[in-house]
Amino acid sequence: MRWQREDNQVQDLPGAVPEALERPKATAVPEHVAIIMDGNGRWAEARGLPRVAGHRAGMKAVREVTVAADDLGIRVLTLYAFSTENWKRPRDEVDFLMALPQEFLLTELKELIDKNVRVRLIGDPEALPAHTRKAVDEAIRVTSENTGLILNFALNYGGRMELVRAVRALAEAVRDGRIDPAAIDEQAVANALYTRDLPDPDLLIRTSGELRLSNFMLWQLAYTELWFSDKLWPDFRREDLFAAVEDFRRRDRRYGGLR
Ligand code: V0D
Repeated sequence: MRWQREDNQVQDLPGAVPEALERPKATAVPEHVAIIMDGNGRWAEARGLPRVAGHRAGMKAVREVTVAADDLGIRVLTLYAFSTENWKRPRDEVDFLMALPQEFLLTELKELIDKNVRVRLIGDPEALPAHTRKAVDEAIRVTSENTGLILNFALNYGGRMELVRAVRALAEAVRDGRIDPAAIDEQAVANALYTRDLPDPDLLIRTSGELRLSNFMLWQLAYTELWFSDKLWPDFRREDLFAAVEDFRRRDRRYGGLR
């Protein structure tokens, strides 16, 4: 967790007791924000456009919200771009979606590189078409030395699938004598997930008025604050992210204890 002073100056915490902690009204900025970007198809249909027009408009919102997250000092932004269930959509729509990483690379990534953003992925890239994987790999590669905001795309991601993979990896480790079953604790499970080196999300945003997790980051969201917006994702602006973070900063997180 990082702390933001009331004057909005974000500062890093070295070892010493930071000034912010001594200020009575200092409040936390979420370190990791995750977003379920829902409502792209509905946005297009409401305008008499094909659903895919909504996906393209949604990509513009990705760029704006990424810049806004960076401006706030958020460290990790995880975006649910394509779920393991999305393969059931019409073939044409899936094909269109699979072309978006390349389009993103060409149209949006330059600005993000200038902003020191690092692209990463959670999910199973194996099942993606070769051209999609190539574009994603390229986005990861050209930003791999960047040290700023981590823009983490969940692509062919499913929370249960992620847990199944983790269980399988741990079972294999037991079988091979690399781990004692009694040594399998929460940390061991967390280490077997895609997010092994990322903090859990502090804040989850879902747009479009739906109040479900839809198989997103099931393990990681255990203590996450949830924030729902009726706005459709292509209409989501930097001010909407600010509003969600403002709200988050007012909440009192107890993690099950009473403090
Ligand atoms: C559609 C709204 C960026 C939600 C945003 C393949 C759904 C636009 C990417 C992207 C999608 C992913 C990886 C990467 C670079 C860009 C993306 C998909 C869908 C599914 F390295 N937007 N975006 N990927 N949408």
